[in-house]
Amino acid sequence: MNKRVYFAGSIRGGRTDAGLYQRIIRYIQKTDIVLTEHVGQPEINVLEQGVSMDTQIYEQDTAWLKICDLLIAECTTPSLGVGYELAYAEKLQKPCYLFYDRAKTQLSAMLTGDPYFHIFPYEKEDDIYPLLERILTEVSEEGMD
Ligand code: 6IA
Repeated sequence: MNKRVYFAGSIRGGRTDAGLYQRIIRYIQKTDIVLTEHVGQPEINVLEQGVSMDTQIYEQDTAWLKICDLLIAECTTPSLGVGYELAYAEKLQKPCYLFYDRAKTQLSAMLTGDPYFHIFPYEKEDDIYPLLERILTEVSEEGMD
């Protein structure tokens, strides 16, 4: 059955890696459903658009977190929203898989120090896809080591 994947990546934290998010999303979409496709859109509007718009975003994203089967986060560009989503997903006991470029960032100790998360530091983008394939084929209710 197709899994519902919540893909998390920086928006207001900075869009440097937007192209990478889009490639990861497209890869996941070959076999599964990405609930948060907009995270990879190059033209996404990152500006504050008022509380009511942001409330809608929050309501929609937390609703998707509740129904997703797993969360995949690209964490190279630090993002408060992604950190929030990870904590929220852990509370819901959703399997969480985190990727980051080890040469470009040092992940927060609040993530690396939390044994709940499956964390994959990578050296080059090509390293991500075989891992993603494994995650998507092997993820079960227990998750993957
Ligand atoms: O703090 P950040 O903005 O970097 O947080 C990024 C994370 O929060 C992403 O993983 C998203 O799931 C979520 N998020 C932040 N902003 C938005 C958003 N903005 N839309 C949906 N999810 C968001 C407006 C987009 C637009 C097409 C109107």
